Amino acid sequence: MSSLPGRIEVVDSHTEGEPTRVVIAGWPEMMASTMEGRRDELARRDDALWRGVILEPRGHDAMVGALLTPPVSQGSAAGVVFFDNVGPLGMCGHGTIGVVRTLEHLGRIGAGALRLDTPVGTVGAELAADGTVTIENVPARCHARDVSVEVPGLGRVTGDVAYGGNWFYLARLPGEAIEPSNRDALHAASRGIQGALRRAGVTGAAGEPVDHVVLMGPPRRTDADGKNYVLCPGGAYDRSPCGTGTSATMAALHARGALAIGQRWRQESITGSLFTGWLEERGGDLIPRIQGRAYVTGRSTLHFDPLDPFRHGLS
Ligand code: PYC
Repeated sequence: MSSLPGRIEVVDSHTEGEPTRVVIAGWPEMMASTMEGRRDELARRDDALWRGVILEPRGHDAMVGALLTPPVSQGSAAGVVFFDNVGPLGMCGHGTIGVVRTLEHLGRIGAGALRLDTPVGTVGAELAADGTVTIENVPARCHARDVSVEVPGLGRVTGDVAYGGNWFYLARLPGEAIEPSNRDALHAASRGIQGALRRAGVTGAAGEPVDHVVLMGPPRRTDADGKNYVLCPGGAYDRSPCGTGTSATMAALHARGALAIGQRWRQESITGSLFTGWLEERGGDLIPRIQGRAYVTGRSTLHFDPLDPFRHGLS
């Protein structure tokens, strides 16, 4: 475990309502030469540090952190390790959009295309002159259809397991409205499903935990095709439509013949915000594109007083 530096500089933003905190200075140099190695280094060596940056009292449960590193691939602008309130994430769609707007805010990029290395692969992003960001995610896929689990209080729930940079279970609970006023029930149901998946040993293709749950429902907005509630691994819900979740959703819809290559999928979130996505096919892979907007909300220096009993965050 590394000792905490005294200060860390961050830029905060939100993407369609979901916050991202980009670490721009103060983090100890990473020793690993691969992005997977840097993710593991963040989880182990920098455990106290990511907790201090993202958890209360400096952050909160819904915040996603993004540590910028030097790139590992030729042609990439930077590496990024995303982390939430329980540790590193594979990829993060809303976070990538937040990173792009942050780099623009810092004067490091302008409108145009760039590539970013993540622990699960290199992703692309394009910043338009009006601030809209389109990301090109890692390949998505539907791993298993109609997977049933017994959920205490809900009974038998059936859904698909799909990958979009993180692992997702996608289900419909017709009795539960995807509305902010129903958040407590959605939280309880999706937490129940998360636990049932763990107990039933439902995993990704290589045994990865299926730790994100998407509850899908009809849209409220007239310009959307579906609305979701997305439970993240640590119990927070995504305020945005979730970039990796929308990628997984599109792969599952495509596997069912319900979404053609190139067809737009407009995903509304529980908060009413929107991502527009579509799938491209390349070399047998399904490449999701996700479009959305982020806004910089602040730039600050976090202080870690050695006498502060909560400098490692409250968990
Ligand atoms: O946008 O991919 C996403 C995401 C993952 C977790 C929170 N947001």
